[in-house]
Amino acid sequence: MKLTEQPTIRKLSNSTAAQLLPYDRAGVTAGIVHLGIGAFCRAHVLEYVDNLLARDPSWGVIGASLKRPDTRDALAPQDFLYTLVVRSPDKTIPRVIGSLLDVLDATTQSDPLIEIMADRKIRVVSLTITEKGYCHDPATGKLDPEHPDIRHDLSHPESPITAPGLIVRALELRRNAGIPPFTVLCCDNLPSNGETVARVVQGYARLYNPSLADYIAQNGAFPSTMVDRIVPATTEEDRQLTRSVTGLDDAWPVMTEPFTQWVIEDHFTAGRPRFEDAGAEMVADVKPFERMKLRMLNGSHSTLAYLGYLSGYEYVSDAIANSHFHALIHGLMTEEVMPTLPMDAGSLATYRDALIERFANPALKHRTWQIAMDGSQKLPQRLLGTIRDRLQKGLNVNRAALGVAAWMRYVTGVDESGKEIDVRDPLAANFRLIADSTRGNTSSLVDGLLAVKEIFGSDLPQHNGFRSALRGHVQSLYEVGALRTVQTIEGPLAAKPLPDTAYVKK
Ligand code: CS2
Repeated sequence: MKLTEQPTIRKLSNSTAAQLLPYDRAGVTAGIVHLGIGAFCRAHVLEYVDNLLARDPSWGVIGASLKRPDTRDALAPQDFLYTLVVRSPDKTIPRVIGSLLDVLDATTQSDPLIEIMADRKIRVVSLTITEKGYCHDPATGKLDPEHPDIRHDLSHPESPITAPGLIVRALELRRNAGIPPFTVLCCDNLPSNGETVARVVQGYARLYNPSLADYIAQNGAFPSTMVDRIVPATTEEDRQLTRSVTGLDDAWPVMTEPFTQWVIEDHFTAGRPRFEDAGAEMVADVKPFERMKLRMLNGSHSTLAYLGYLSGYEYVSDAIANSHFHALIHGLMTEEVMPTLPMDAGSLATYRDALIERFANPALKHRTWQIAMDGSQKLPQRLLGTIRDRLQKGLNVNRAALGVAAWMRYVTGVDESGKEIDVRDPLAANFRLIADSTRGNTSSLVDGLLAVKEIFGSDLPQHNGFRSALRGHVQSLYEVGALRTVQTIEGPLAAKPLPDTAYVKK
């Protein structure tokens, strides 16, 4: 090779990488359909399955994207192989994952997708469709029958576009063919996620065909799970890094951290992979784990996301490196969240310290903006559960309320320097209207947002203590900014809420 010639980088594919897998990919058949084939499941569920295929090749995965075909388009030319890159401060470990056999785009391929889901070989349908994919009311956890996509599916039940619509249609076909239902395995960060998906699926089935709803209620299985792994969105730099460490060109590698956890309720209708052999914990009741994770990890994450973004921190690791943010998050978990959880203080403290270390991983470029998305769907289980439990006992909610206040400040859509914030949330337009109508008055802003029932229910707006904590914090966020508010949270601000005054949009 001449010095000026670049070595040719080969594309990741069966011919360049299948030999790296510990099983013969040609012998793998599909046993799972996974709805929502985003980065999270590729760093989590699909890795667990990949670890099992050498012993049982009947559990390959067919993925489906419900919104955009981008994952299919990126992965199809590379035989649906992709690289999972585990990053810690001192190590970058790439691994090729082969458990994904195909990806369908549900927006244009709902017929073949439903046909596959109705096939006897498919015994599990797992989901990572994000909170908003359940088309539910986040405050009550019930299906929203007025959701435009649900209305679409109810009027076109044979070509649905939502997860509940697809699941119900496939279960109907299975029932008609005498095939037992698959197990629906929810892997999203929702409270009692199995119960939530069961409620939503049955709610949809009841509107569509009540006898089918009864059949699903009697025969279906919806185990709850707790899933945990931090997975930032992939960037162009990540693609280059992957290329440089593997020598192969991967259109969509996935970056993640070394930590991974999966706790699963052991209730399956038609058999299951031996997930425990891949490190999952099979339990009778996942609720305590799930609550701990949602309140400790995700509650802290959302708090860091809104306050961090407003303070100008692009990444979680930058925010937590600030000692005041560190103290706030440590205090939030120790003083406010941990007393609401049933585990002993010692194990919770160990869990907390491990979380803070994970947040601090500088190799993970986890954007505060990414976590800030869809707050309307996330706040109830992440912060409001803690807040409700504490208010009922007459305890203070100072730091958790600051997380909610920072969300209120964030969804106005204008940052501290007057720049537009790209607020991504199904209710973003409502928030903007509320913010605009309050004309700079912080108390009206708090009142307007607190009245959004889908988030705060009807109980929290009635709590004057909570309202005034929010007002004090929102006012401080406007008057002195997020960075200084975080600095003073342990000091005089906490004891003495500021009086109501108007804020001025900069
Ligand atoms: C994050 C989660 O984006 C977010 O909202 O809080 O995706 C978080 O990284 C995972 O739940 C970690 O398990």
